[in-house]
Amino acid sequence: MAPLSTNTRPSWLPTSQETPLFPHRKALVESGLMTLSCPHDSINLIQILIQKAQEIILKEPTLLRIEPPIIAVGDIHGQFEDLLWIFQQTGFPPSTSYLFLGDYVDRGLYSVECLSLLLSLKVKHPENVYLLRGNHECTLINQKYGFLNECKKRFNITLWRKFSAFFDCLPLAAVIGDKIFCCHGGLSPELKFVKQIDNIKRPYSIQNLSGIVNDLLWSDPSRFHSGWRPNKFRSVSYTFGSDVIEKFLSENGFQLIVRAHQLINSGYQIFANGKLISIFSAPNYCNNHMNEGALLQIDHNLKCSIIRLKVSERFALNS
Ligand SMILES: [Mn+2]
Repeated sequence: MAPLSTNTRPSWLPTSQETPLFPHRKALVESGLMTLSCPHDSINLIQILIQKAQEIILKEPTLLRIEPPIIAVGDIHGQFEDLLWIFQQTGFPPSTSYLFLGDYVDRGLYSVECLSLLLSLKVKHPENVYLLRGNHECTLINQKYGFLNECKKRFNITLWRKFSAFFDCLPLAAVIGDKIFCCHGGLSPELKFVKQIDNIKRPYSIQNLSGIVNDLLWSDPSRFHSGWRPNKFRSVSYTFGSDVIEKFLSENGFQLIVRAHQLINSGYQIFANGKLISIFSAPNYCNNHMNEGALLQIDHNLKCSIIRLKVSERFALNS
């Protein structure tokens, strides 16, 4: 897909050739939360942003209901330049609406930049940007895989705690156009009807890695078995077969499951005869996997098409 013309991108964003550092101040100006002359330092600004975004997402239900058209985005993992690249290709909100499926932090170097941008856009365009919780939006995980260290080194531990409290408020799943169920990981053996997700109160602090919330954030589909099995790859949650997918869809009146959570070389993978799609949106993951990324574009009529994020085009852009 050809990049959109540059006039669709906010002027405060760095160009793809510039190092993406500290966009918070400009992002907050864009979101209308401050003026350029605001004297606060970066940490204070980000904290204001977290508070505003938190107020907005807590007013949303735990299970979001979203109308198409929208683009679903998979794992980002602190790859800020790639996040900008995504917006450059498919348009900045509000010209395009997005549902992010979680895993904003860890692994990459710029988790704070990714969150600052996404939270700014959420505050500025709450009806065009939706954020779900991923398994890395959890202190038990992101204290080990990079985010805590990034906050400590570049900011302070208080900021990590504020983000952690924000993560506890994130919605857990979404339904697009009454037919497409979206979450970060997958289904749960304890989840029969999506009404159960509505009943989960937030803030929801994850204390142990079990139960419906944990499975929504961690489970994986498997083409190797039917029913449920312990998830041996992750040592957490379950894997589920295509029979589980079919039953869940038919009992809830849905057509499709869209989820993220798995590194896939082509950026997307289709399971269960097209009843489940996995997308992964961090191309060249960790700067060494050479995988492609993908987005899922869902049009007015719920017709889905893959937008590929090709590493070769990404490198051409930077050269
Ligand atoms: Mn994940």
